[in-house]
Amino acid sequence: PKEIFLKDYKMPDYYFDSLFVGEEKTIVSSKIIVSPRIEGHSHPLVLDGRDVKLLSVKVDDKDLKAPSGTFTLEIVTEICPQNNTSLEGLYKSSGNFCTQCEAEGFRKITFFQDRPDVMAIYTCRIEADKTLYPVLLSNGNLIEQGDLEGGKHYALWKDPFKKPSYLFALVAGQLESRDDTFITSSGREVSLRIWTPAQDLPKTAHAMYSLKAAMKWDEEVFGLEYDLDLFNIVAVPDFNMGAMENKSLNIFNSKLVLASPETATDGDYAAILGVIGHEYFHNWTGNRVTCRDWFQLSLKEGLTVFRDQEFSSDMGSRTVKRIADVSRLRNFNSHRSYGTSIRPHSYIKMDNFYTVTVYEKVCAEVVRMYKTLLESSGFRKGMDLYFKRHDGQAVTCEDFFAAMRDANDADLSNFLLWYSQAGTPNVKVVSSYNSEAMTFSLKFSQGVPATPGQHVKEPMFIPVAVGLLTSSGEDIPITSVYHDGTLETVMENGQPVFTTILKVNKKEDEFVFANIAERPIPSLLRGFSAPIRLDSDLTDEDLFSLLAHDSDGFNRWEAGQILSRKLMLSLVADFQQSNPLVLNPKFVEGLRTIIRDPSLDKIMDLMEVADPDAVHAVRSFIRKELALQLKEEFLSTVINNRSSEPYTFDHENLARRALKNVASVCPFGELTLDHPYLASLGDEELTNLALDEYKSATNMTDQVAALAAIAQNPGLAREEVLLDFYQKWSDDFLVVNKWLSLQAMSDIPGNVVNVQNLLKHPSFDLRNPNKVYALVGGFCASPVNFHAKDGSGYKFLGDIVLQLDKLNPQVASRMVSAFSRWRRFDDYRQALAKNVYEIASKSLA
Ligand code: HT7
Ligand code: ZN
Repeated sequence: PKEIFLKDYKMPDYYFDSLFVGEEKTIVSSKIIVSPRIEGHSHPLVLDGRDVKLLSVKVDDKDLKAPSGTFTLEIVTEICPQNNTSLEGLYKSSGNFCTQCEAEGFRKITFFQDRPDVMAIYTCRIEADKTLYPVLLSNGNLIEQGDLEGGKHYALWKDPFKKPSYLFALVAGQLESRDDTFITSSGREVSLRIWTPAQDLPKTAHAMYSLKAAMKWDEEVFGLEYDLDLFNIVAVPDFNMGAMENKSLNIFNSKLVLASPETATDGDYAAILGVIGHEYFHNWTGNRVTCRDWFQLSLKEGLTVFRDQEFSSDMGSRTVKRIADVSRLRNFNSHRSYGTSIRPHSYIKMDNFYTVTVYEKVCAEVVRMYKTLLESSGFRKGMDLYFKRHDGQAVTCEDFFAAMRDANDADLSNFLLWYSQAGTPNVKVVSSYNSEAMTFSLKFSQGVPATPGQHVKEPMFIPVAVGLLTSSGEDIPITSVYHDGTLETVMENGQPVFTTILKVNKKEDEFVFANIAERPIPSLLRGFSAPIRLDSDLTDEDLFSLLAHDSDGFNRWEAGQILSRKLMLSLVADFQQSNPLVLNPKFVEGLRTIIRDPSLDKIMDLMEVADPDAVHAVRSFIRKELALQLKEEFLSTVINNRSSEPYTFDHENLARRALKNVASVCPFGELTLDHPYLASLGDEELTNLALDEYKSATNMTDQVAALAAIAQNPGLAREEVLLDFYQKWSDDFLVVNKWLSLQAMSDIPGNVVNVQNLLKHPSFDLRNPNKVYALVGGFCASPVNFHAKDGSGYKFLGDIVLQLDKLNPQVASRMVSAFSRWRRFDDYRQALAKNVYEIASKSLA
């Protein structure tokens, strides 16, 4: 395959003004009004097409002939959606037709200039059998519909907004809708419809609630109103990713629409809220203002992920959301063996571009830094200017940067490096206190590691949010800071602040706080104000103090992270040298205080290092030791956080369930590798406790958490409860996926055999991405069995990837990414993984 370079970007030679699409059986006829960008030029018009059979082409109603000026191009193609297992273009999911055109799926429907800077008005006529496909949907407004001969019917849709081909959508099938309305801030009534098979309609209430909340939030926070009279969401069971923001016809993976307390966890509810918001927010950031080319993907994704993160924070707990997002970001970053910038200069396959580089959140951190630097009001001014300048256009990351800079008259000198320079900056900070001068200094030094093709790195512009604490944990008021020889006042409305943003943008940069009466404990990088790795000289005592008192909830959690990482690393070293493992009593006491403090939402998540056996042994040791020493505290946490109230999705109840489940069963009600504390002891009393939790659970969050706890210890109880769960939920494929992934992630020895058997289970199907992510993806997340020393885990994945590639290359390449960590393993595993990785990735190239 040919490598595509950003530097080779050329404007299109032809514009497409309008496009008319019709479908009969699998015949697609399109009529395109084409006009040259430069009148009179003689460049060829090159169209993209893949897996489509050309039946005819006409130019201005005549047989093909070189045109000049504006002309009409009519193309008829034949496609086979029923055989399309790639789930790109037009395909069938559970008997219904649907489309996925981002990034380059439209070319699988018809020949077209399939690139985001070719924007056209689309009119789409769909013809189909009325009994089999009673619902016919496309983008925009329904202009006309009616019956045809032979039991067929048609619908004519017109989208009044120009759009790129990747936002085109079509759905035809047997679906019913949950209907609602939203009155916009200017008083327009918008019809909202969520389409699913009839039996799933009761599970769409939370999705509708999320959509209305997102519409309201975007008006309140960004002044952005919805622009059409109809907004459709369709849920389909076969979908490569989470969802797609097609103009006015969002298509969703069912997993991110369907929820009831009995079948969905708190994690599912939160994901639905966030993704419904995300796709809706794309209407302005992605659709009204789109990307010039796919190198600008982070322009729409970064901004929209940032917007959905803010939305979820405003709807729930900002701290919990920030912790979840940063954990995900770090987990993803630690998977990357070497960095790719959020706007690479070349790509070979667009699919890989989504999963590996920009799509996974880093770009949202860049947008967040604009907000941190410009504050909320400055950020809003920048957004307003961005829409004023670029509504209806296909633009670049520089255009967004320029709008932020110009609206605020801001000096953002080297900020653009965040887009082009790969690798996570390493920042070191050294503090010193001068009691005579009453000053406190923070000296920063930064460096970005060399990455392939980028050996010399420039210093980055890094906003570091800092607060100072007294020894008893109170925030110290900050009035002024010396920087570069000048004293800058940092007060707001004449009042001192408790957090200030230091703009670190040199290789070595010093900031000196004035009027500090005692040696403070610095709370650094509050809220994770920049996506960097920070190394500080904080002592364990400082960290315990921050853990107990920091007014910044994120940094309280972060202090716990640093402490547990230190503890973990020293125990890993002991384990590797065959020293006895002993838990530091200070750590146990620190944790005892936290467990007793109901305000802290999430406690532990330990870092991974390159020796999976040592990490696993140490993790299990810490968990068991803590469970033994803090048994009373954990037990009372379980008892105090039970509830007989009906399920509600709000912060208070989420936190309560999370705390109960981390103590007894499974953290945050999600399927993660962190095992619950008490159940790790595996004794009868505690297994019975988990069984009671399982039997008495009235919602999926509690039920699946209890199941996970029981399933971690091999034995009869495990087998019985897994069977019971399957029998209860075998008709609900989304719940069955939880059952698959829970078994796949298990640490029980030799689990690869169980997973291989599950591939043959009637509930599994290699053609359904959700099932592959649950079973194969779940297995690859297991540090013990995926990384087994006999290489069986790597071989398993290699074999599956080769099979998957024939069916669905996008899903295959997402699975290969599990190998991308191989450079971090010990030598033995590196050799095993590298071998399989190279075979698997070569076949995907
Ligand atoms: N913008 C959407 C990305 C997407 C996608 C990309 C490649 C292949 C399949 C896909 N499905 C959805 C989704 C989003 O940003 O939410
Ligand atoms: Zn998106």
